[in-house]
Amino acid sequence: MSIEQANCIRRFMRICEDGYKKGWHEANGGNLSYRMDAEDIAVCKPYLSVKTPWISIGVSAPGIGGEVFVVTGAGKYMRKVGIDLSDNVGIVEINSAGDAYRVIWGFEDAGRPTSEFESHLLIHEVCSELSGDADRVVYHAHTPYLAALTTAFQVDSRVLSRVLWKSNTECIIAAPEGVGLLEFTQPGSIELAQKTAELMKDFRAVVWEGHGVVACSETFDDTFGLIDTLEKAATIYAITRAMRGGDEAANLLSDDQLRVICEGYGLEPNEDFLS
Ligand code: 2HA
Ligand code: ZN
Repeated sequence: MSIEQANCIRRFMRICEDGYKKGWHEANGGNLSYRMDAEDIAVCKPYLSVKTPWISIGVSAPGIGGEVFVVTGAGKYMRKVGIDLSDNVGIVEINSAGDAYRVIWGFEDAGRPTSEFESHLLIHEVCSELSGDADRVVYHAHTPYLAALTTAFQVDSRVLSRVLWKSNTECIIAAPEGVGLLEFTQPGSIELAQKTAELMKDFRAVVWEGHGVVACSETFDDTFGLIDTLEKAATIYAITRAMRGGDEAANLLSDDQLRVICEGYGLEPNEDFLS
């Protein structure tokens, strides 16, 4: 066996490939992290060894102290994860205070975790606590239509959520709480990490204005599926307005129809976002 055959690594690699094929990962755009469980760590253990001293993270996330993450590398291409895993991906252990990491696999040639590592860790901290330890995947993608919505229009979380919900029935099923919107914030900054983690207390996906989207959920499929569904709704909205010569769509789902969908699926929509 090689580490590439471990279940969690196979699934990790698959998301990188799927996201690249979707057109969400130009150059080094986007990043992915996975909080390993005890079984994942046991399976990968023969391949793990301490490769670096503790390295300061720049934020403190004690809620995930001692956890072990698979994470894409800074400046690395999602497109190349499947071609050369150990160059583009690493496994890191977090210290008990949650403010430093050390590499225990991968990141060959002095690589390091993604430039959005602080965001990933603060999001993992919030979501693992809110989900009772269930949420394990944080995925950031440069989804063109979600990003375009924030450059074409001035939106906030409520406006954006409504546009997406009303464009396609699947959106409110995937995200009944809606979607968070974070105004322009410097990519790779601690400010971006802190503001996103704050929004993640209310939403499982946050759109970064003029940039892309980040989401957290339990499995690779859930997390990828959530972003895919949001991006599909944004695409449908854009197509719809283009069909109308730029005018607002004539037949968006109504608030009543959104309530009917939620009743049918036993979901509680964010009532602040309905009228
Ligand atoms: O990995 O996507 O947000 C590069 C980025 C920065
Ligand atoms: Zn990005």
